[in-house]
Amino acid sequence: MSPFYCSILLLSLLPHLPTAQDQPAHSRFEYKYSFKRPHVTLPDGTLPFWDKYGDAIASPDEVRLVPSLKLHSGSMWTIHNASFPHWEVEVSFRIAGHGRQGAEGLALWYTKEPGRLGPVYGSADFWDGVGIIFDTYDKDHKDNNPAILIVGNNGELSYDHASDGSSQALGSCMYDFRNTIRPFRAKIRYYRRTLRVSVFKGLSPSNDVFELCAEVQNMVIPSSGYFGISAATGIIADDHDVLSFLTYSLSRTWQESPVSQIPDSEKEKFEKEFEEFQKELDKNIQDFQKEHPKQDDDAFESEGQRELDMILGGQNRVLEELKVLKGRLSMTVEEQKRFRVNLSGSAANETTTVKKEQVEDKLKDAVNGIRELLVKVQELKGNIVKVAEKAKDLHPSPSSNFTEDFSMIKKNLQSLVKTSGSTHNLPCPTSTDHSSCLTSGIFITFLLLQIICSVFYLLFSSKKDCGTKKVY
Ligand SMILES: [Ca+2]
Ligand SMILES: [Ca+2]
Repeated sequence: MSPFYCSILLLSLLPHLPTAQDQPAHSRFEYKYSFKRPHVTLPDGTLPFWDKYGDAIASPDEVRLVPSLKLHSGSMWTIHNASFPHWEVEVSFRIAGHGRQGAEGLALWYTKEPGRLGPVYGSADFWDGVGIIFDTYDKDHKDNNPAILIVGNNGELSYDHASDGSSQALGSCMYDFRNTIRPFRAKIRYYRRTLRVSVFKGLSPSNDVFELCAEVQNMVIPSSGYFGISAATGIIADDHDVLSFLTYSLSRTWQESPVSQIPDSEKEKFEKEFEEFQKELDKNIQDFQKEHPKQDDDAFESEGQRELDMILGGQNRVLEELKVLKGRLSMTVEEQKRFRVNLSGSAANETTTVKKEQVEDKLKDAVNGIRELLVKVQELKGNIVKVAEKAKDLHPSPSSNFTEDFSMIKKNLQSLVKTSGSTHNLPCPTSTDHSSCLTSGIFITFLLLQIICSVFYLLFSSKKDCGTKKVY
C-alpha cells in the first residue's frame, strides 16, 4: 500500500474534531426558559415561566415530574415560545429506584407546540421537533438500557416503544444515569444545524468536563418552539426529579446575539428605567451629602472662602504697616518736642533784637498804608468828576430839584478835593439838610494825628523794653 492511501485511511479513521467555527462566540442565559434550585418555585409556591402537567410536583429545590408510583406521568413546559435559532440546555436530574431495572424514563423536548401529556415518556406523540430520551426500561430485552437517544420527528411519526426507539433514533449512546451518587448532568446543544448531547463525567475533578454522547449533523428543527421535560413510570416505578434546567441562547457574532437585537420598545423601556435609576441615584447622593457634611474643609475650599482669606491676609498686612508708621510718627513727635525745647532755649537770648525789628516793621507798614490811602482818595476824586461830567451831558435840562442836589454834591466833592490836597480845615457846609459838620478833611486830619500818636507810643514802649533788658 502506498503512503498516499495510508494517509487517506488514517484521516478517515480520525474522529470528528470540533473546529473554531463550531464554537459559539456568545452565550446568554435565558431566564424565561430556565429554573434552578433553590428557587425553582417562589415563596408563594408559584412556578415562574413554566407550566406543569400531570403528576408533576414543584418545590423550591426540585421538580418531581413523576413519583415512584406505577403508571404515572408528568411534565413541565415553558410558557414562552423560544425564538433564538441556536441554544444550549444543561439539565440536572436524578432517577432513582429500588429495582434492578428502571422505568419508564425521562425526555427533554424542543417542539413547535408544547406536548403537555401523552404516551411518550409523559409527553404527546407525533411531536414536531426533537426529543432527547433517557430510556431506563429495556423493553426489547437487548440489554442496551439505560440509553440516551436523539429522536427527531416532523409531527407524522409515532414513537416506536417496542424497539425502545432504536429504529427512529438519529443518535444514541449507552450511559448509566440511574441511581447515581450525584445528580446526573447532561448538555444538549443545537448550534449550526448540529445537535450534540454531552454527559458529565461524575468522577472528573473539574466541574465542566462533559463527554460526547451523540451528535447529529444537518439536523433541521423548528426555528421557534417550546422547551419541555417529562417523565413516566410503567409497571416498574422510579422517582424522576429535575434539579435544574438552564437554557442559553448562542450566537456566532455579536450582531447575531439576541442582546444586540433588542426591539425599540424594549430599548425605550430600558432607557426610561435607566433615567429613573440615574435620578434616584442623584437624589440618594444629595441626601447622603446632607446627612454627612464634608469634614475636611481645607481639601475642598470654595472660591469664595479663598477670596475671603486673601482679603483677610491683605488687611493684616496693612495693619502691620500702620503699626510701623505709628511708631515712626511717635518718634517724629518726640524729635519735634526736643527740637522745640532746644529752640525755645536759644530764642530767649534774641528777644530784644526781635522786638525792635518788629516795631520798625510796623512803622513802615503804617506809613505805607497812609500813602496808599492818599492815592486811593485821588483816584476816587477823579472818578467822581468824570461821573458828574457824564451826567451833565446826558441831562442838559434837568429839573430844579435835581440841579440843586447835583450842585450841592459838586460843592462837597470840590471841598473834599481841596481838603485832601492841602490838609486845611474848612467850615461845615451850610446846607440845612446836614446836621453833622464832619468833613473828609477833618477825618483825614484826625486819622493822621492818631497814627502819629501811635508811632510815638510804639517808640516809647520799645525804649522802655530796652531799658528793662539792660536792668536784667
Ligand atoms: Ca424503553
Ligand atoms: Ca432496549
